Amino acid sequence: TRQPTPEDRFSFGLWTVGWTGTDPFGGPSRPALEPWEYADRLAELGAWGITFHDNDVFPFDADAATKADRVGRLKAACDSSGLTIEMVTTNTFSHPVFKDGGLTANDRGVRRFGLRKVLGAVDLAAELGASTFVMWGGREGSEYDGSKDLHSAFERYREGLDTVAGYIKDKGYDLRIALEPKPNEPRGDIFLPTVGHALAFIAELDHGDIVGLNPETGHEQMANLNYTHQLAQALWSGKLFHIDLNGQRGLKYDQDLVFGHGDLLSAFFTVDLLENGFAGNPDAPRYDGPRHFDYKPSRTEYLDGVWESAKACMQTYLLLADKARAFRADPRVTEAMEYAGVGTLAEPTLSPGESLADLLGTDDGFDPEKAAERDYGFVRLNQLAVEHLVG
Ligand code: 3MF
Ligand code: MG
Ligand code: MG
Ligand code: MG
Repeated sequence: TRQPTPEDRFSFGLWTVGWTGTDPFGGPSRPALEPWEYADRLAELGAWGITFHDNDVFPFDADAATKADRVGRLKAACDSSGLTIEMVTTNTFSHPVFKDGGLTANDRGVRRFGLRKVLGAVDLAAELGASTFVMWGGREGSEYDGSKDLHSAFERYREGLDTVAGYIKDKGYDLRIALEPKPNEPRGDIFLPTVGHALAFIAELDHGDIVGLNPETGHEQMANLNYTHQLAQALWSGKLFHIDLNGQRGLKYDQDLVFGHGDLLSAFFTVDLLENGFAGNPDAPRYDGPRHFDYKPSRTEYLDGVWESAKACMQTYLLLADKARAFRADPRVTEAMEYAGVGTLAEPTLSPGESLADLLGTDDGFDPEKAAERDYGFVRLNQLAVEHLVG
């Protein structure tokens, strides 16, 4: 495959290549570099952008001078290598003060502190020219159902989100919030566990117009859901603001594998949707944001393996994009899609202006027994996808 270039708009979280391998059972398996060193290296590999949490760049307890110095060094590195800082987020999960959440902690003092930290990161995002502000509420949740007044938890979550979104509007920042759903880990149960829950929650906000989604492959798959379907519904709702691509193999802890190293056929259709839009519906909304990876170089890898795995994310994406283009261009696929009726789903079920009396009162000669004999040919269509994928 060809080398990635900035035109591909690949971006990486600094915490991805920056993960040193610490897990619940062991310490780091490789050294940490400085944020600007990761940025330089990602630019060399062909990435277009980076993203980070406030505390990926400066420590939780950093003073103003340290913050300014470290952010300045990172910004300078990005400017000189041409990297875009496309998303900034807040870490409201690592410090033990957030052990019961940031915006939904039972302790009001913690909630007020959490809100101040989030608003500080919003200012930072705006200052650095980011267009998206992701909010992953990893500690917003519980282990024990008796420990939370769940009604109030949703009230406080809404209050928090509306406060942040209202602040963005008051300041006139060109920034949108993207909520990142996850069903569990680190909390036993996390609030807003899936794309669907987050969409329903956004509909209850006063400032929901600037709040959308950042769905992660593995997070939806941890809930046994189809990632491509989740992206599709978010797109259909006009809420697909950002994405976290990675790999996950089944219902287990959040693996954050290289993109495509989980369910490869699912990854193929994810890329097909992102690159080619909805089959049979060229006018439908398309995703035009960054191709952002949120993965972890496995703990078995040292620094060479970190860069290899970052390359693998981009290369897999490009390979799948080539295959998805070839799939769509294959006349056998066009024919199989026609046979399957993929394009006819775009046709409204009722004719324009048709009355329900017409629908109910006319015999259009439809024979359910005959229609039940229809062969859709979905298996052949899927086999063509497999052929393109592994052929
Ligand atoms: C955890 C995640 C997070 C979020 C990040 C916001 C640490 O499972 O996916 O990564 O993606 O906090 O982008
Ligand atoms: Mg994750
Ligand atoms: Mg993950
Ligand atoms: Mg993520």
